[in-house]
Amino acid sequence: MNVLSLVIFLFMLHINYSYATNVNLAENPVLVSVEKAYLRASIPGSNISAAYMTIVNNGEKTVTLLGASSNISPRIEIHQNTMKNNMMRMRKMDIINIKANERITLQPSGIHLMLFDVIKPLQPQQDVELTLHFSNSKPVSLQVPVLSPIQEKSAQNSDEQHSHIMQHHH
Ligand SMILES: [Cu+2]
Repeated sequence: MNVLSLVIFLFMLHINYSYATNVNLAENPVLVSVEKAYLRASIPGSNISAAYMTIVNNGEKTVTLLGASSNISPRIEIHQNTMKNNMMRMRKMDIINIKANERITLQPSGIHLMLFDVIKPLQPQQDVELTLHFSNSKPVSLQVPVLSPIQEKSAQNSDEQHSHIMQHHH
């Protein structure tokens, strides 16, 4: 590893740590936490974006995500990517049920929140307020960072490393 790649590696590591802030929703009657939420930076000329995160239900009852809202988008839908006849398709979901003690990860290859008609391009390093609407809970507002494609990749790689490390404990 030469000095330049070490510097880049450390830079990416720093991004991972700053991005992996947990948001605990302790003030709510349900014990839900949202981890590693981020928004995808806008592609020039496009006014859509997507939000990804891990939603953890630490409670004893199923929690339902009813939808999301934000002042940067008038329409946010829950979507799921599925493969059909070797084609990636997006299907709209009405809700996401998160069972007791279950973790649901919204990620590029699966479930995501799709933001339509985003009012201005989303730039990396920007924070955007995103509000999640759960059953049995007040609306929950998060400050969500916008990640560039490179930051997004390094974040996903760090997830793989974590799950790899965890496998050694079993
Ligand atoms: Cu979508």
